[in-house]
Amino acid sequence: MRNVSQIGIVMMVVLTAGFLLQPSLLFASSGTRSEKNPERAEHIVRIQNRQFIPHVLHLRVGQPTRLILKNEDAELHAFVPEALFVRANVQVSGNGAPQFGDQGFRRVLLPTMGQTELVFAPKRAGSFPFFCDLPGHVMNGTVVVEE
Ligand SMILES: [Cu+2]
Repeated sequence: MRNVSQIGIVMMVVLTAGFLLQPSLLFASSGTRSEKNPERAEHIVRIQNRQFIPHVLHLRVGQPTRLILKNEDAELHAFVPEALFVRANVQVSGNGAPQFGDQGFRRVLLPTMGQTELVFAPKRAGSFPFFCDLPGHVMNGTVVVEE
């Protein structure tokens, strides 16, 4: 016949085992969560000597993406994406001057040492060129979006 102290010890063991199992349970649940909401990808494109660096970016369809543009040149530049953001939801922040047209985000002007952040999720796969449209600037690059 068990006495009260034996029951107490059994309960303590059960509680301790439950406590020790918790970290692995939390770990498992956070793994499931990250599958549903893939982590945000972050890409930095610097402008130096009239060049986008890097000039090719690889993104994934549906992945939340933060694209950071930094103008490290001593002159004004623009980032003009072709088709990438058409009818897409883009959050724009930073000290650049964004411009919007009837199809949404059109381009952003970046002053010297200016920085703009674009947060979005690519909608479809493909190869999307971008460039600077200021007179005489021959600057371009490509965003490659993969499934
Ligand atoms: Cu430029």
